[in-house]
Amino acid sequence: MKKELTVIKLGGSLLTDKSKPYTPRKSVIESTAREIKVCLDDGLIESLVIVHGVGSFGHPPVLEHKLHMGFKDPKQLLPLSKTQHIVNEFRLMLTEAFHKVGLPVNLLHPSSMIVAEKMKFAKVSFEPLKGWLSIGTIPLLGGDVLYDSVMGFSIGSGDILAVELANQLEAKRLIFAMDVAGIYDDNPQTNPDASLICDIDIHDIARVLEGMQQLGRLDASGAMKGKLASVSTAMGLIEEGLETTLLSMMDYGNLIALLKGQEIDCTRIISR
Ligand code: IP8
Repeated sequence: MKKELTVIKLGGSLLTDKSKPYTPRKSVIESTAREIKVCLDDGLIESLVIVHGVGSFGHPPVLEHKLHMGFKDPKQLLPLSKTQHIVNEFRLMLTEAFHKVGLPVNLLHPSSMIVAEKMKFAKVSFEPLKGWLSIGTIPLLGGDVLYDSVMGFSIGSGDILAVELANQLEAKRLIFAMDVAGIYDDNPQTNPDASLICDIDIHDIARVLEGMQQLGRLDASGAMKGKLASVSTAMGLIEEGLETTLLSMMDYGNLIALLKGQEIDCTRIISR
């Protein structure tokens, strides 16, 4: 029988301190790896793909060298290569944390599987990834700089990648693990009275996104809006039953509780 697949996106804001360039959150990385191991050992997750954000390892050099604008000048190529290098160091750091708890992750690079066209995925080949998954390794892959047939190169976000994987691999669950409990009605970092929105109907996401634009509200980190915009591309999947949840993994236990069906603070994206 086909195993039920979970795609989990570990956000860059969870895994790194985004306020300090090149700063991993080592204890959070360790506890996240431990918790995922328990979920697999206890059968709460049958089959798994892990997508990671690059947080303070990727965004600072990308912005510094304007790599998000695409290929403009050969002078960008060395900084591009150095950015890939430092992000790869972060990928290895994550790999080691998963190895320490005994998880056979298989580090893969989206830039070797995807051709983008104006920042959208145009051609995708997940065949090797599917093969690695089928024999029991856990594909680990994250945000990357992609070859772009129009822009030369462009940034491929891990959030979009997670949705694409959930789609192509017919996942049962899509989980976004973050440093906050979900989507709030105001910025929880500046407004202690902000309340968590427990359910968002996928058909209301456009309205929620518009609210973020007009009011600057609901957007805890700037990245949250992009995340929700990525989730909105999963509308068809969510209508068909993809269980989509945003939760915090800053403390150990939330993921286990969610998968056991316990009540936790989180935002579920549902289809009424
Ligand atoms: O952290 C961005 O991926 P994300 C990729 O998932 C780079 O948004 C290289 C900045």
